[in-house]
Amino acid sequence: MTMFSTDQISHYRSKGYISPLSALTSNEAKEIRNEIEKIEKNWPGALEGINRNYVHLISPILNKVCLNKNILDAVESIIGKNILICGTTLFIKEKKEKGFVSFHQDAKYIGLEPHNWVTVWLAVTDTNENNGCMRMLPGSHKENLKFHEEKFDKNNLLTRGQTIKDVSLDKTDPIVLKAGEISLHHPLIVHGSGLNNSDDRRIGFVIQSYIGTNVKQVIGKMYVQKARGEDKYNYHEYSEIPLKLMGKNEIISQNKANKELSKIFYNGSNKKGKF
Ligand SMILES: O=C(O)CCC(=O)C(=O)O
Repeated sequence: MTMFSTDQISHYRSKGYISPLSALTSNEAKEIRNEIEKIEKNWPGALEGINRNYVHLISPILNKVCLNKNILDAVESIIGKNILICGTTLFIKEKKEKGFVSFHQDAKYIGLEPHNWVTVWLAVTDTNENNGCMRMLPGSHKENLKFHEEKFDKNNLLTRGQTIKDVSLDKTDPIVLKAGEISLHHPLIVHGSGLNNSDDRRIGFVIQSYIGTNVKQVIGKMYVQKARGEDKYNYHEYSEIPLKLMGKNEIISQNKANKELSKIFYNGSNKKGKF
């Protein structure tokens, strides 16, 4: 991929997302799936709960994905050339489980200001309406932050079960992706996803998010990594680059980052969810 055309940029600006874009080959996506499944098999529980976050810090393969040229060209087209990675999350929906993601805005609880940041959702498996792909409410990023009811439902894959009510499904666009493709979405866009009714798991590796170096964390602390350009602001602490899959230092670094992330996620809440 190269930088976006003017049409692609205006599509993102008017709708609040862009999809699909090809970033990785299907073989590269398979390699990522294998890496995730290797961790699940050899270190049971290692990707569960809060540890579904900052997974790029425990795996050189997942870390490399965040530095993929195609992804960074797309990101640069939106937020400019000085780019930091401030987090990753695995959104896995097992077959025949009832996991869903309520409609929400990413900017609601995350404390990244200004909104010079973008989220990249990489399809590790094919993702479609049958297995619970994301759905975007186009244009909703032009509105302000909305009220989110904190429901903490057990099948909701969001931290607080934060929910924007009364979003009409037929006004939303499905984000259908082949394994290896990505979508990009804006911090304020309303989005969510339904159940996985297929016979396979649905896996999204989400880089949430790529931030411009001018973006501050106003609630707590986040560990970042340089993706491209230069960081003249130095607002954030840098994480270690992983050298070994699930090495001792790598696990320490992930735990340290997730401890801080949890404080941000549950800031002001007297209840904690499972992530
Ligand atoms: O994976 C999903 O279905 C939802 C992910 C999401 O909400 C996000 O990437 O911001």
